[in-house]
Amino acid sequence: MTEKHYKMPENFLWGGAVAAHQFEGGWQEGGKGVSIADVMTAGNKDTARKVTDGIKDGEVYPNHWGIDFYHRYPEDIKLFNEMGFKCFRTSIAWTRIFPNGDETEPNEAGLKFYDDMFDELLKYNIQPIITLSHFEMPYHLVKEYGGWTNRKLIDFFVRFAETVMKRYKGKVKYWMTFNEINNQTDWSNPHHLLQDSAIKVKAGTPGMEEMMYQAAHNEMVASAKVVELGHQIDSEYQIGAMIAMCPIYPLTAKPEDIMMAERAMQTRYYFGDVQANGEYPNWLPKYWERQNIHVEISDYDREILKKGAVDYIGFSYYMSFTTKSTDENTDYAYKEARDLVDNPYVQKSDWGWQIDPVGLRYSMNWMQDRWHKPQFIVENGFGAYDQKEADGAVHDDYRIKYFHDHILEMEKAVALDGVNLIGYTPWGCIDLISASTGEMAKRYGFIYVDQDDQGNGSLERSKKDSFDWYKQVIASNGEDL
Ligand code: BGP
Repeated sequence: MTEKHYKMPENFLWGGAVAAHQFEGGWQEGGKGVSIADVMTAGNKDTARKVTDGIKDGEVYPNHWGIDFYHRYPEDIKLFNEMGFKCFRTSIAWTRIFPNGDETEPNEAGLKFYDDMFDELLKYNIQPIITLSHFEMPYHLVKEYGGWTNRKLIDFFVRFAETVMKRYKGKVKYWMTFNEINNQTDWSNPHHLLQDSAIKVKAGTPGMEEMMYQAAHNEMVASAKVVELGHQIDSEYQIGAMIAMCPIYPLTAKPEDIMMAERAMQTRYYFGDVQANGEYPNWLPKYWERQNIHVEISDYDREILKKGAVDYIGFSYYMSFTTKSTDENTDYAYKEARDLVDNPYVQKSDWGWQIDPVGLRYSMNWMQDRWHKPQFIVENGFGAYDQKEADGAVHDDYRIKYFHDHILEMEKAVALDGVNLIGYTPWGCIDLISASTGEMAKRYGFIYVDQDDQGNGSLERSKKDSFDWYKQVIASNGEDL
């Protein structure tokens, strides 16, 4: 039987996605300050990255070089245009605009860089889609203020957002406040906590769970303020949340497993409830009470959250998770590192990420019914080892298969289930530094970049087989998979 394909709605935003700290390089140019990503060492799939207290001799910091987009962006954007991109998602490095984060005046050279880069995109009718904060907080705010546990950060972030939302009015329409804000649920994993909420604590510190909830609350207040302010700056602005969507399945039909999976979903996605519905779900304060967790939430905060509900849900989708109940965990408290188990029905990538295209359709339905907002898939993709042949070709049929299967499920969610989807921007459309491991070898791109994990290589760009494949998908508006 031939596979049935679907066209996406007119004006569907096909494109690609990256984040400033993973690909710009130029870490000390144009007056840029040091971000938390700049003090993260290289790791690999078995060894976690470390955050060092400042830049230390003898350590390797891959985000310092990225793939040198800072100098090469005209060439890269030309290739994006060749693929037919309608949009391009990146972030604005906070440290280019406010190098330490607590200044009152922005850095003009940083503002100018994004002006020029956005103009280059707009020259080809590629619209910039902007994440305000993508794991790249000024390190000064971590060291001196303790990151998002400190409410002062709200004002610093709002000032940064106001500055760029005023400056790029007319050039940018779609914004997102915090990348994968809900990954902090993985608070027992020090890597995530440090990168996302930039809390200066070590793994195992007592009270970490409480700190996570407080930091997340402060971030969500900041996000809501920015949504409100953004709409005042330009009523056309669409300002979204950005959720890391990994649906969590129960391992079996055992009722306790179902309850555990439900609580895991509630825990991982309450961020979306707050950002889309403007209020906390009922179960959470009850859980806090039982766990003796205290979170400062004022009436003023509740008002702000209500007023600053997001316009759309941006999300990443790479994989699904699976969980099960245990006799000890009678409160169904969900601790990500402890409670995830393998799903016997799906395969994994070389980095252990479970490959599950149907989970994408499932997630889109789940979010549509729960949050009733337009959706935007702002990350999806397959990190893999690529082999460059003697003739320069990269035959990445495994990547094409991953995209084929995921795009097909995405199209079913739109065409068959009525999900309201704005666009699709695959992650790492050009090879870049991995966020979780700092490796270059974990590649996602349609465009190959000649560079190794130590930063050696010509940085030359070349097309993989997936480049032409994705180009044809865009040209056919999703029908030719
Ligand atoms: C998401 C992040 C991205 C990106 C991607 C792939 O969590 O938003 O920044 O890196 O995942 O992850 P990795 O680079 O670890 O393979």
